[in-house]
Amino acid sequence: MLKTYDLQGQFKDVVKKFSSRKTEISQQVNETVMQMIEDIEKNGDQAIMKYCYELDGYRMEGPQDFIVSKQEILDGVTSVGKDFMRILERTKEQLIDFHQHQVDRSWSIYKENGVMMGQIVRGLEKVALYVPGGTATYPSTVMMNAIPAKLAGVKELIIITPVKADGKVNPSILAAAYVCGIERIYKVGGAHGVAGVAIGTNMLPKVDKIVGPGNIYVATAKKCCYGRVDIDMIAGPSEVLIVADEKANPQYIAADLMSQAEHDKLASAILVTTSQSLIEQVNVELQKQMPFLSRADIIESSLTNYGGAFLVDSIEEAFQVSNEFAPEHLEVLVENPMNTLPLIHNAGSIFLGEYTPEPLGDYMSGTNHVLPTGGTAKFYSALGVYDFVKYSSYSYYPKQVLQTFKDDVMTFANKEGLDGHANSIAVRFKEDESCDKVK
Ligand code: HSO
Ligand code: ZN
Repeated sequence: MLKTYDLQGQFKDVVKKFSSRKTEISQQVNETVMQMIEDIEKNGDQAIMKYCYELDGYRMEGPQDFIVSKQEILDGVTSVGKDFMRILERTKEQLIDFHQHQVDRSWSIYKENGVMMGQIVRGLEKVALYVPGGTATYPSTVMMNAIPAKLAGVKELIIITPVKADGKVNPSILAAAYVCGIERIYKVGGAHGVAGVAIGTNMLPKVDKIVGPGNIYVATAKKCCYGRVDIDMIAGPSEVLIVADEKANPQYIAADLMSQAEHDKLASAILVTTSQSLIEQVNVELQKQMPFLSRADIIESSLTNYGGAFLVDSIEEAFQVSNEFAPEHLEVLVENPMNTLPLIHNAGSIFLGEYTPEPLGDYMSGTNHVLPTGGTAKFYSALGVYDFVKYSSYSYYPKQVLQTFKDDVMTFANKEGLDGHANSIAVRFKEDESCDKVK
């Protein structure tokens, strides 16, 4: 059952409660991770091998055990079967279809006075994609990260992932990597895997950026290594908010709320509507559908603690509430959903109309499923090609144009007490006039 909140215009305090669901990083995890980083800095691969054995149970005899062989990847492809390979290929096409429009071009301007300026866009050189072991190992997430990285022109995209004693990587991960053209997959995960690629060892390349979800140790290692390398957003528990009018289908709403609630006991699923009767019908539907789902216990818990139905006076107010939540996923189930786009200011990804359910976006709509959570859609965006590039600006000034800026730049520099800066300009005009103006 969803707890109902009759907002009567007062929603900010209620929203706050839902946004504070983060898993806190403890002092102790932080210290453990810092020690591991230090150890890897000093002892390189020896330390990596030690942690792989102690923490994951994977014993490495030598360099050959760090990396997934070509044959292992091909076996993964065979093992998932032709139909799943077709689905992965189709997903890739869908992702390319959407993300290719994010590819940014370099630009330059030429002025009549001979000045030239511009900006060059380059893909990052080396990126590591972290793929968790255990149950939350999603091939879809591999693709959501890899396709934008490849479109950005990342030269070396590798995967790091923990393995257990048998040294095996989940075949569907291998198949997704194959489809995305990722050839290097390292059997190293956890905080030690992250630290390994942030520092670089004999066996692990030093990368420029680390992306992908992981447990609290992985998230902490990413935070600790930020600065040496770039990192992506730290993902929090998933959430969906559905804005619905009285005509929306309660069966679909219940199903969609549960589709996100099943991710995690900390996941949040919210309905915001103008109709009391819709809330009642959704509750009936939840009772009907839940028993058929294998993760009913997780769903029950997440809906009880972090689910809710918000009753509002108008659709405009519904979007005010939604903007305050800044949800990771926003479903709009109202008449003419397209018309509501101008009302939406904060949302990771928006799903319009009753045939664009959020799980379509998790897999195959083409949009990215790596999204800002916990209200951070107020300032973060969905993962995209722009996360895997950097920009360099350039400029060219001929002497006669520099001359027109000479006095102003020197005055500016002197104002800041930086006569070395002023001198750099002055020396270029030494023959033309004396250098006195430096001071
Ligand atoms: N909804 C999740 C992503 C996901 N769902 C992966 C299924 N597989 C967070 O956006
Ligand atoms: Zn999902």
